[in-house]
Amino acid sequence: MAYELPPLPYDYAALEPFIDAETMKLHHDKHHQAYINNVNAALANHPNLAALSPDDLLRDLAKVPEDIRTTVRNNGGGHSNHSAFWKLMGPPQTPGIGGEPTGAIANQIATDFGDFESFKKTFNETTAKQFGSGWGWVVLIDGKLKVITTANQDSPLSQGHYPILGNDVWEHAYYLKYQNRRPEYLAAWWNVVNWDEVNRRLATAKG
Ligand code: MN3
Repeated sequence: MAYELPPLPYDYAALEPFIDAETMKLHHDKHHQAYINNVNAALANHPNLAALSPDDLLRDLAKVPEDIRTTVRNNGGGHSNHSAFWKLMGPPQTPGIGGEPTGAIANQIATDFGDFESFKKTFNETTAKQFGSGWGWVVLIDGKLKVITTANQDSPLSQGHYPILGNDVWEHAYYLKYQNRRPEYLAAWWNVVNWDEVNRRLATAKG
């Protein structure tokens, strides 16, 4: 029951000009595939764990034997995070993608942050400050949207939080186009956010 690379739900060039095709191809075909290969190798002799979804593994890393726990945390995390990430984006200037949030997440942002600009500002500033490789996330804590970051491929699931929205700030996600300009990438990224998917994840987070 080895994990498999989920296909990108759009073409490599679909997120242009905000995320370039070359970055998407390397990121999906090489980086995500490598996480999958590594976690599959670690779980090869643990069919009971390999039968779980990556998300369920990450929710309770204590059940993973210590000798493979870091590998599973990093690479199972990489698989889970990227599987969510591809779906959280879509071709700009299509309905539900980019622009102002829609549906329940729009109301939740208005309640918890006042307006979309304040929400984006908090997310971009918090995530820009993540030192080195990691992710910026939006999660629900005590019923309110919060922006958090994690290092490496750590998943909010391991802290008991279901990720509603997330952006990858490893340099492999933006370096070809933006080089060291992470804030510019963060600002541009909102043009490809898939609000329908964010709304689906918000509903899941609320249970
Ligand atoms: Mn990545």
